[in-house]
Amino acid sequence: MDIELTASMMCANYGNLEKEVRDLEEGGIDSFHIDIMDGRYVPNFAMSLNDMRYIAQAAEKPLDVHLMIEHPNNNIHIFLDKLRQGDTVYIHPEAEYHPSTTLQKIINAGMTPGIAINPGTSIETVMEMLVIVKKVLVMSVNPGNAGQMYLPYVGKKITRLLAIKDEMHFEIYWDGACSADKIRQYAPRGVKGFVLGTTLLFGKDASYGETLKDIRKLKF
Ligand code: S6P
Ligand code: MG
Repeated sequence: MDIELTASMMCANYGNLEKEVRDLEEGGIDSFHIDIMDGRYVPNFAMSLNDMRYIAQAAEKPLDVHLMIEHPNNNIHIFLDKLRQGDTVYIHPEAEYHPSTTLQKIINAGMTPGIAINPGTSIETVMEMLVIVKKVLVMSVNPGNAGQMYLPYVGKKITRLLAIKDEMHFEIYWDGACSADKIRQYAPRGVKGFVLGTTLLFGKDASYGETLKDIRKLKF
């Protein structure tokens, strides 16, 4: 089964970001998840525009940019200018007055459009956007921090999204507290990709290569 594994770079070692990018790529990561926060939409500041730009230049694998900022439409061009064709940009629909306008800008720039759905957001409120986007990032923790606990009520929403994803032409990605158990449980059901942070990938004794190999060997 082909699953996409994405490294949550806010959990990486900033003492040597170049080595982190290299080790992750050599270890077999599929993409780099970049958490951009503004301290308003979420109560934290994680990665900056310059971190994103650096990784975009250093990495061969695509970027997966998760914008946790208010009104991304106001300055989305600053991000799009620094990305490559085919990179993914997720916005939070609640953070925008006209989210489909912002999604259209992402599409026009040649990027893959996505929405991130918070644990407390219902599918009904984003239904129209599901036909526009290619990717849906389901937050299984509240956005803002790494190292949080999985919120079990999100499981039901994933089940509902799985039932409509083919008809509406989008893929589902998991973000937050992703463990081997969750991959074992949700990959066979059709969740396409998983963002790996402190729960499974970073701050462990094993190398990235070993961890990623173990994940790909999981029995479904
Ligand atoms: C949370 C952010 C996520 C985290 C990721 C960390 O606001 O969007 O991408 O970085 O969840 O993983 P973990 O395993 O520490 O929860
Ligand atoms: Mg994220």
